[in-house]
Amino acid sequence: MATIQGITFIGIGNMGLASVQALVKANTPVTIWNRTTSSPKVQSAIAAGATRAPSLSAAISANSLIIICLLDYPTIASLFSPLPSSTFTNKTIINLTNGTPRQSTTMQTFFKQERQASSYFDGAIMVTPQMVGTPHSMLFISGEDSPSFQSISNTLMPIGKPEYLGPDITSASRFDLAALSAMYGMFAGGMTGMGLLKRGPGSPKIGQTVKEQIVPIVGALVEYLGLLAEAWDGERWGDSMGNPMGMQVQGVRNIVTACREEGVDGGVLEVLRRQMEGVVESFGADSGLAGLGVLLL
Ligand code: FVH
Repeated sequence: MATIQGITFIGIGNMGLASVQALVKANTPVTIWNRTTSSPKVQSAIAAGATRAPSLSAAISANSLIIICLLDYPTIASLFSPLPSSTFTNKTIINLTNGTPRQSTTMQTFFKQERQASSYFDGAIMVTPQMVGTPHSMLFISGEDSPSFQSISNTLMPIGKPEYLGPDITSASRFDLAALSAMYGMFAGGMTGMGLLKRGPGSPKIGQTVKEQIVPIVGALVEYLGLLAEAWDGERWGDSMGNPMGMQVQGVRNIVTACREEGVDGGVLEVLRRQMEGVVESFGADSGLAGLGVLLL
């Protein structure tokens, strides 16, 4: 197994800076490239010990392992497409940019078939910049095969623990978006609920209330997601787990109605109400939340 000496990091935004700082701290020599060379983040990366390459081509030439963490996939395409194919010979690319499963496939084709890179891994960092390099930091990685992944695994470790999801290039993006979808769904419902709290007498401050009375309830319910996934796997649409859909949809109707009465935009929950009523129509009032899965696919 080849030992990786140094790495090149493309994209010194919030994630890039945090990752480079963690890599340098672990004694990895890092060459960086960023569109805006005057960015304070670039200066911080240099101050931490990274070397700034004079051009994108020079940055890629500097090392065989290239990590990309840019805003989105179109940005990657616009930066890398103009470079000649020879730039990527014998290069291993790890792309940590957020994107869709289809974009990951397109990018794999671009780097492996159109540009002859030796390896292309698609990935995602699953923590905020503040958490990069801490024991809580983790990454999803997919593509190539297990021995190839083993050859890059230790290099990624200072950024976060890499979890290899197998050769299907789309997996990292799929897992990333699944986790983000759960997170944003929670935030969307949470903000709607906070709107109702804010409409309370005297437009109250809600920080303390949310931390002490709402967060523990929501936290305790997170594991329910795993039970729903199992019910979906088993196509147990009728399994209400003690919470029949007829009862639950009435609760959601009440939220939507309260939002209307109190002048809060309850549009996010309106969509869920419609879908839940569809489950009641299809499977009856005694069915369970997992029935939503049938309407989703
Ligand atoms: N920040 C977070 O909390 C999340 C955590 C989970 C993972 N996401 C994803 O990570 C990718 C990078 O996110 P970021 O937070 O580092 O983003 P920014 O700080 O905004 O940095 C963006 C970098 O992309 C460069 N860039 C943007 N547009 C262009 C362009 N047209 N040409 C060249 N480079 C471009 C930007 O360069 P500059 O503005 O400094 O010149 C930064 O290097 C992302 O996929 C998240 O979804 C973050």
